[in-house]
Amino acid sequence: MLSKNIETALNKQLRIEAESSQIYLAMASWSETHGLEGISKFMYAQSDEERIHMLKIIKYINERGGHAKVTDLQEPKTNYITFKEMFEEVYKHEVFVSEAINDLVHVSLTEKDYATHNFLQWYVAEQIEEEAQAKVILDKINLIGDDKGGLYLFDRDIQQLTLKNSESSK
Ligand code: OFO
Repeated sequence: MLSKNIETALNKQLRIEAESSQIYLAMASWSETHGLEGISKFMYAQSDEERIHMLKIIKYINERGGHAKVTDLQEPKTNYITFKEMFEEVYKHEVFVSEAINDLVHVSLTEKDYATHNFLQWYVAEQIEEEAQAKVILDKINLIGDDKGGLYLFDRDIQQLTLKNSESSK
């Protein structure tokens, strides 16, 4: 059985995961309307992944005798000046989510809830990967600068990254 504290903290995290999914969905749509096909596919896949992260938490809370609450969400930003600005926000957002997961791990330890601590290890590992991926992408964007040919290749390459991600999550 989950303590009230843990249940509240997990519910807070489930909302963050749902908002992450919406943020990436809005980014997918913006990219799609700006001719960035590969980037948009990547963002749609990221949005789906975040929804899975949210669902995992819902299931966990309910299985442990709590009640997962589906709430309203903060409206995501729908417009960007450049795709670089967009990816800077991806990186910032993933760092924010990692901090939220760390806080949650801390709560699980102070409450001596080792089952939740164990459950959260998957998220800890996932955040390391997602932060690293966002950083690699940003570094590539900084290399490209204003080169249009570079952007074309980047849009194609990120599509391959999407394919790889969906292969490895099978
Ligand atoms: Fe939910 O994985 Fe990143 O944010």
